[in-house]
Amino acid sequence: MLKVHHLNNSRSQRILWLLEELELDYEIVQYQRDKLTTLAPPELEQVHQLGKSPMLTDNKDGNDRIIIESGAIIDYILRHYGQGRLQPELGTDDYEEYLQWLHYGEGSAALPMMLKLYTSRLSPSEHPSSAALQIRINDELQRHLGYLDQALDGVDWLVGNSLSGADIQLSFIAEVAPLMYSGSALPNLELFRQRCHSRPAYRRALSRGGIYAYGPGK
Ligand SMILES: N[C@@H](CCC(=O)N[C@@H](CS)C(=O)NCC(=O)O)C(=O)O
Repeated sequence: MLKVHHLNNSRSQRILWLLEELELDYEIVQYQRDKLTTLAPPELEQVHQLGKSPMLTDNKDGNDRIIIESGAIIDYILRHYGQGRLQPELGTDDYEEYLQWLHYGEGSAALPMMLKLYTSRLSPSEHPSSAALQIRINDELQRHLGYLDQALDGVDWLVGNSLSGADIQLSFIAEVAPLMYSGSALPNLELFRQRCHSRPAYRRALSRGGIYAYGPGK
């Protein structure tokens, strides 16, 4: 049985969405962020020492596996349970593009978002160079969010214009972007976000997952 170790208001929401799109059986183990620090509770460290969410546990073929990292989890689920759905065929150009987007979400796009989040918690007196740092972070946000917006121009989904695991991975970036960036308009990214939110499977994942601050209407 697939088990998602799911933290409220977190990236693991997209794993629930993927599982709902595939209509797979799965179990959710819920964890709540500390109300003051917003950090994950220590119980997640009992699953894996990093203590982050999402994590997936699977006991397929008698092997107990723990998978960390959203991108790796999406890839694992699609390879083992996807039956060819939500990813292009291996060996095609679309597959290469898909893999690139799948890694891009956490490998590049998430970094300036995280920097923005962490530095927003510092006062200028705590961090004297924060003004220059903010300019740099905003430039990076513009670069990455602008790139995504451009890639979505005239298409519904990132690869072959059909929903894939890469869209599900990037959905979190599209959801958090409006909270982190108020520069140039990103109309295609906004439409993409709405498109993700209108999927019935997304809605089912939302009702199973509990509190999620970045969903529709936020
Ligand atoms: N790159 C990792 C990031 C995992 C991650 O940082 N998850 C956050 C939730 S969005 C978390 O567990 N935060 C709680 C904490 O750091 O205590 C992934 O995509 O799985």
